[in-house]
Amino acid sequence: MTDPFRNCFVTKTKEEEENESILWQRYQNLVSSFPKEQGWGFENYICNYQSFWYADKHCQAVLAVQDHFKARSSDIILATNPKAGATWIKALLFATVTRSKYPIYNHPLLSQNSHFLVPFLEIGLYNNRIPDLETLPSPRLFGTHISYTSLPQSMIDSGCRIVYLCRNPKDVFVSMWHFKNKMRERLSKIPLSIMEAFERFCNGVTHFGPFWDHVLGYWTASLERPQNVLFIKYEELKADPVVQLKRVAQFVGYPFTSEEEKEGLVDEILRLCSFENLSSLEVNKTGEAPMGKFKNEAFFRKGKVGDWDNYFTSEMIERLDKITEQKFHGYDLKL
Ligand code: PAP
Repeated sequence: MTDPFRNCFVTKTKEEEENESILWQRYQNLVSSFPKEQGWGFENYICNYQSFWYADKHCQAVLAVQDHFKARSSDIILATNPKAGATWIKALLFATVTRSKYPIYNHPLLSQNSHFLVPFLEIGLYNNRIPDLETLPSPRLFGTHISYTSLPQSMIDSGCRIVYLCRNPKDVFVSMWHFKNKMRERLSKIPLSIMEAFERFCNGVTHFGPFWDHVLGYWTASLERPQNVLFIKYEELKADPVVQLKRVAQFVGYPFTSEEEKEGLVDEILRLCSFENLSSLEVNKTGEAPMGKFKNEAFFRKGKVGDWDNYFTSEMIERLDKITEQKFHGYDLKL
């Protein structure tokens, strides 16, 4: 399959290139003045912008997204905390929205990772450059880890649909710790011990974190703007995938017809996007991740609910539960 985003990066005139380089220099300068803490993976440090933590190049990209991204009302934004299941929800939504275009037996997801088909705005698309996203046909699907409060204004004004996939903090932490150590291994950096990573997680110093503030931003938005923001949980998607996929499809404006349901299309999409199927595909075993520096296989580890039980001591459970309880106090939300 040819890159669906190839036309977004047409050659620019010398003047346009110079202007863009001045712009990125400005973002770099701004970001270098933000508060910093130690990084987790490739980057040496992460910086704080609008109360959330970012690797510096992602932070520059967030500034660029805020300044330049123009949302359409038909856009579908898949928002997640890192390691909450973006790989899965991107696959499910891509397959659902494009189902009249691609037959399951010859589907782009069989040869491409879902991060290639639904790129992150701040990780893949706005990467030292401003993409021309106007060339893309509707509906456009994008991923993002940006907190609700830092989303570009046009995403709120346009009334586009935002699907937020949330996951319990213990599984997110374990998944993140493994993922970041994979990155460190690739750079021959010494691994981050689980206790060191846990300390940082509890202090909220994680990429695109604090975890809880990220969740609460989207949770509150889903209550205030239910037509525009849908909040779903990884655990519910695992427990009742048919009901949840139908719910998401309805929300984004692509409900399954009773005919499609009778033909078993919902089950076929779920099978196509299952952890077992996607992780067994060649592209996801050996292919390089679209954002570079690691392999797609890093997005697939266990894909289970409750793996934290194999890593958490009783002290860790107590500490994390207490933080979650305090942070979520007064909000009708349980993870
Ligand atoms: P990202 O934030 O880097 O994009 P993301 O896809 O959100 O990563 O999270 C990866 C987690 O989703 C992994 O969890 P684990 O470490 O606990 O195993 C990964 O295994 C899981 N995952 C990936 N694909 C699927 C899928 N199809 N079904 C269920 N879980 C999945």
